[in-house]
Amino acid sequence: MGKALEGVRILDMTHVQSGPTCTQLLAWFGADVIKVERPGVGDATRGQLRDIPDVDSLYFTMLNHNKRSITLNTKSEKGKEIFTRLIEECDVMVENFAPGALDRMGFSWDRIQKINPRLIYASVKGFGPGPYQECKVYENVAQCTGGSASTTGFDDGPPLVTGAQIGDSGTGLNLALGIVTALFHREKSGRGQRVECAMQDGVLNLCRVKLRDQQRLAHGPLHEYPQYPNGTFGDATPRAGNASGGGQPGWVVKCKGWETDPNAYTYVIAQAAAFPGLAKVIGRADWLEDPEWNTPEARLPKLEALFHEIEKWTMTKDKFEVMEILNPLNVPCGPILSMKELAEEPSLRKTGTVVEVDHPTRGKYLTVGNPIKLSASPAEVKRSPLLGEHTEEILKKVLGFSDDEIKAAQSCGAVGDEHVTADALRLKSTSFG
Ligand code: CAO
Repeated sequence: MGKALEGVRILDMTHVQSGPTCTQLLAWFGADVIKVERPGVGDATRGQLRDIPDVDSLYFTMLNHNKRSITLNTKSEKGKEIFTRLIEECDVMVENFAPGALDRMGFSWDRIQKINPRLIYASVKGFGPGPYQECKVYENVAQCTGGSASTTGFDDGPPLVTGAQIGDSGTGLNLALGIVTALFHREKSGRGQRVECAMQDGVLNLCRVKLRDQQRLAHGPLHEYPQYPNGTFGDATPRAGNASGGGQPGWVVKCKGWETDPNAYTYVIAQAAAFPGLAKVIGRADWLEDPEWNTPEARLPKLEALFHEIEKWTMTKDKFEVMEILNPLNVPCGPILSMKELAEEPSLRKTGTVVEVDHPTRGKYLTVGNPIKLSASPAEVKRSPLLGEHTEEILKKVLGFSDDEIKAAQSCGAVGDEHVTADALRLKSTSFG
């Protein structure tokens, strides 16, 4: 069975997280992703947050599966020549350097189009055109400038960033969609195009409902927010704690064991349609006859008291029991699952969402597999490449270099010779479906 993106070759100039998540996704779909790294140095994440000395970090390995690595100094004359040849041979180039880095190397969009008019040139930057366009940006900067931090946390506390990498991995997803859309367009137009995704835009896109609420504020307080009816609203969308953000009230409540287990909580949504079942199961059938409680409008100003009553019941059950009891009643709820629980969850292993991968220097580790499942093109997660592991292979097979040409490129420092280490360490690549 062929992979969906088989035959698509990607020149991957990405580093850190946002760009690599995009190219990893495309590699899982079958694209040949050639990761270009600086000789002797590589992607900075190879050495960041290392848990094992001298071994590629989990940060790197978990973002660069299914890719090939070539080391190339794109600032040297010979390196630029090789880079130009790679642009000629690829369908897509992806980068997430600081603004202007590719231009400083001498590869402007104008020049790239001349080299290969069919090439799709895709970039992640922190900001789009505007006052901050030259700024370098990491995940939490994007969360803060994209509206996530100002709307996350409790009303009486500071803005909070979330653990989900919505700026990096979120923008990587946007970029991947932009690339496949541009590839689709190229089928008709025969030409490549520029694809640009700003992390600020990506975060704001995910905060769409908060811009909705900003405009609703002009017409009065936001009734589903915990500030209503006793707190005050300012002129900007406030932080809503654990309120659901949709039309149905929800909150995080304690479950049995909460005193010692920081994740013994569950999220419960007191959806109007399922309220009778919820009221009965928590022992408050009396609410169903009481006009103070038996309509969504009557309950709205009393959500704190409502969830307090629900919590009295959930505290007598563990979070999985709550799930088992409430789901048949159509009450949407979700246990707060720890990373440990997710890592050990058999159903996620079965679907390939959590995957065990083998690595020649690290051994076995867990990663998150492709969250997008294609029935005719299932993802196969293969280990990340060692630095420069495929330099010779790419020079020979993609660019048609002879052994002498490879030696010449190595001796002038245009490409690295890390392959020696890679060969010594090479184990059979292990993959898991
Ligand atoms: N050969 C030669 N030089 C190379 C090279 C290669 N193979 N690969 C990279 N370089 C050079 C770049 O050309 C750049 O040189 P100049 O500064 O002279 O132009 C330099 O290495 C470093 O690039 P950088 O400025 O992008 O790296 P940084 O560590 O200073 O900044 C980051 C990192 C992420 C803040 C910045 O790249 C950025 O803002 N990217 C866009 C937003 C983004 O993707 N952020 C997400 C990061 S994940 O949280």
